[in-house]
Amino acid sequence: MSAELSTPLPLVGGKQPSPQHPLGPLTASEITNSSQLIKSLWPTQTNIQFKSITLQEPSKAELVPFLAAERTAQATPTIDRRSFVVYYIRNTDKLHEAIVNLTHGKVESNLRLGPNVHSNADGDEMNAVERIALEDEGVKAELAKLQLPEGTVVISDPWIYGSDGINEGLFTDAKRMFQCFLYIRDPKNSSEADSNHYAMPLSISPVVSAETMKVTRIDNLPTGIDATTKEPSPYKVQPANEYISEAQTLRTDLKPLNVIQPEGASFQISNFSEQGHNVSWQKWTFKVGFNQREGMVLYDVYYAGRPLFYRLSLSDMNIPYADPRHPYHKKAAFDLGDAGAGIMANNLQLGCDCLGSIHYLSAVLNDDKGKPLEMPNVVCVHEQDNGIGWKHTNYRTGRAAVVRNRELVLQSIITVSNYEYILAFIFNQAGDVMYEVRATGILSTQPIDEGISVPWGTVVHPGVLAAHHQHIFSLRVDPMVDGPLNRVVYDEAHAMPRSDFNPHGVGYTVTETPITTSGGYDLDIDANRTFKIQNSTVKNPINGKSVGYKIMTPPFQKMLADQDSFHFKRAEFADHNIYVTSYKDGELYAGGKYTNQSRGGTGVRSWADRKDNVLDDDIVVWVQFGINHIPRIEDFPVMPCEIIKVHLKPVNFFDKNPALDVPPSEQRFNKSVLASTSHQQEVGAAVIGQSGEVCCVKEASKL
Ligand SMILES: [Cu+2]
Repeated sequence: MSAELSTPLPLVGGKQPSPQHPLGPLTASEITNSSQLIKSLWPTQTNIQFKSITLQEPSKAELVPFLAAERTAQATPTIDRRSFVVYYIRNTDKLHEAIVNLTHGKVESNLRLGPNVHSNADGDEMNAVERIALEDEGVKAELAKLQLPEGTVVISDPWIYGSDGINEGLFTDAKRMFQCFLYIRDPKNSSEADSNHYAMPLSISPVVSAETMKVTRIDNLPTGIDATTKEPSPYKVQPANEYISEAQTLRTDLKPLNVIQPEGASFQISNFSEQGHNVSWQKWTFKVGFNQREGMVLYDVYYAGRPLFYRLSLSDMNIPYADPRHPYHKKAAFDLGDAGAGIMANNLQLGCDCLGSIHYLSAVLNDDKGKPLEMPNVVCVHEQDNGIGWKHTNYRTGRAAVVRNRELVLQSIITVSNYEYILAFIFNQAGDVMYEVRATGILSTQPIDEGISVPWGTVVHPGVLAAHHQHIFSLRVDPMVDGPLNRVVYDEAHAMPRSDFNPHGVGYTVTETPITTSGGYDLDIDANRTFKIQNSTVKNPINGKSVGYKIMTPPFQKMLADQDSFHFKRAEFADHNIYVTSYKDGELYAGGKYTNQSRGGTGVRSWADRKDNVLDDDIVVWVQFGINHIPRIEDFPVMPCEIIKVHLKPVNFFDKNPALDVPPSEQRFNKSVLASTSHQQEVGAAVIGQSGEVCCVKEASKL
């Protein structure tokens, strides 16, 4: 049911009732009300640049009783609706964060932040910076030295400036800036707006101030084997390297593969608020929210009526680059905090991004003027068949028991300049929740002199270097496995010492160690170390073990930048596979609330340093995963998806395989067809002759 509040809530002006659920993403009118209330704090001519206007989620102390009442269809307590607003006075460094009480129509707090605190870039600002970099007379003069062919189109990719602690004149990172990397479109095809400019990088890099919105500096990029830079000289145009289909000779032997669900999809979706959605599917129920920073957020995740997760979201990501030379040494993108997984979400298209019976969720965010910004089709919900779920054939009877593995996918795709991330929560029928990242899109490229190679990057095209970089993600898991108080333990498997009991030296045992203090913890492949979230007060009725969910997260190389580097200080999550912290309201982002040109000290490493008790308490588990992306030439001009997946999997939570009740996989349901009779296999068989002897053995087909 939706949580209808019994008494109408006064909004701005006290006129409008707003029966909004406390977890419902802000509505368009709430966004407008928020920005109006902020504007009313300032003189009327003040030009405010709104960075984000998003739901200020209620405290857990308020929300837990609400959700409990909602679940049992009791009257829900009243919770004020609040928004969290981040804004600048435009063209200044005056950054503010405010909390607006929408229920009572007032600004509850309004703080000036800084120094060295900077907000995310926004779309309008990025477009303006692109234009400013290219219109600057100094940049034009530098470009002229390249003697580009007439009609060449120059493209500017503004990058978040990064941090290096240098505060010297024009080389300061104390002010918010953009480092623009320049490229050209293929001059032979310059009218093609989708030409891959990353195949044609230039060595000129303007820096634009976010305050003055002017070019403050023009860097020449190093293009050799060391850090020396050269004055721009005539540019050698290399062949194009396009990814668009019309530039390819397309293969012609691909037959259609249609996903048809003749009776529709097996999930149900309803609204729990104007912008919030309930999803139920195969014993799973949860709520879906969406915000500027995290994109999709799942709340109140239950399986078969048992609580599992209070909140799940991608909390942060960091992509530090390997090139040590100025200005590349500052490249370390925090795509959520510097840009926003919500605001960068693609408008997903039917028949392209997901197959089958698709339901799309749309969202409303804000623009820089504080107006609502419609974000259509930012999440697609669909089912997929992922092969066999489980199978056994009794070889004595020949009877095969088999079920398919049906999955529910909630997918969102973000584009952050050159790169794409396909982000998905995936549920199955065996109680697993998975979080999958597919990294794709185009490598961030830079110019390199022809005929050389460097050990911090890969040449992917003549004159084009793709520097090595790490992608490090942090999934925030706020668990409530069979109740609000949980612990994290880790299992290790160890060889049993030789003894009279183990005389052959083959035995091994598993130990379980609880984590008592908040901190960062690591996988140990040699010990098969496995982290589990448990509820120690609920025991499995069969084996007496604590019910739990294990975290299967792939190993990755931790951040390579050294511990004194700004990369390391800023990405507070990048040094451990797992962080466990005690729950505190507002601790949502592993790299801290403000990542743009951040200095560190505001993220999960700092919270873990409180050394809080995390045993049988309200805890948060931060799961890190990633790849060290050593570019291949095959990753260019567009990268085949690199897939990384975290599994949350029941351990002693059920009393047997929870997918036993999935109906058998049968032809009358699946309606498969034979592709070709030539693929039928003959079995090896012996034929008995008249006198009982084996007269011939037919060989199995080699097909
Ligand atoms: Cu990469």
